[in-house]
Amino acid sequence: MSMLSFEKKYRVRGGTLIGGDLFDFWVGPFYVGFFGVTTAFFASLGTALIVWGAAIQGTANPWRISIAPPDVSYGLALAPLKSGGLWQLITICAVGAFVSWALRQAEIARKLGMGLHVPIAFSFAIFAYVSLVVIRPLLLGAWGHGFPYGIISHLDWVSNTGYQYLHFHYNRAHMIAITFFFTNVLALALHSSLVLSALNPGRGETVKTAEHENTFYRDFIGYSIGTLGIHRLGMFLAVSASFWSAICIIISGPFWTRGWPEWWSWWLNLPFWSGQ
Ligand code: UQ1
Repeated sequence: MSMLSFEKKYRVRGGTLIGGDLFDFWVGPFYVGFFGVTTAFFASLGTALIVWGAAIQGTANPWRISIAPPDVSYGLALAPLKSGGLWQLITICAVGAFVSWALRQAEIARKLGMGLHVPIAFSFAIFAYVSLVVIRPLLLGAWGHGFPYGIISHLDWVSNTGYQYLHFHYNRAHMIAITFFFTNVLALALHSSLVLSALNPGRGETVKTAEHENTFYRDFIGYSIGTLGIHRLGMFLAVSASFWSAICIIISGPFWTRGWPEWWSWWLNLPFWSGQ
């Protein structure tokens, strides 16, 4: 079915989560929907506030633009615009835009009668962001624990926050997150190269099938996870990477205040070693 006849069949009303038919239409190739409007609203307002913040800061250098959260002395209160209030508004806009984006994905998936895998996967990325600028600051009692919105400044924040716990790589959840990120890279490299090797042959050669893909891995390692299975594995690895990233920063401070190397004392203190 060509895209034009497919779209004629599936570009129909319904599946919206809110507002009925109100924004149930397309602009060119894009579905609008209620959450398309809220995404556009939050994204535009947030971007305008960042530009305003850069103007107050007096820089047009993209590397140097930085919008900092309020000082920790403001606690969980609203801060004056130029002392972190801008950061608070931008955070509201960012969360509003990201959540709207996920709900728009959900509406489009519902219209098409598809699973909700895309918005569910994306929600793990939102969770990772929200854990940094909402959940952890709330648990620590001050918005000042959020990270600043700037290309270099957020790197400085990550480095400083890491060193605050002496050696962040000793954080068990951080180790698990990194392992998922690296395994995800391995899986995508295996998958993308396998698909290209079968579906994108040289000029004059024939395209191969999923049987070739399966047989390659059975010949190679005696096991093939299958064409559906590799995508299940991929989604699991990807959402797990985001999930454990969120966990590793949420526990740093709210649930563990000392250096992460010290956390491993439980191992040294096992009764097993006591005689030595
Ligand atoms: C695989 O077995 C498979 O099934 C045919 C794929 O589908 C296209 C893949 O992309 C990959 C990478 C594999 C091999 C993966 C594992 C975990 C054995």
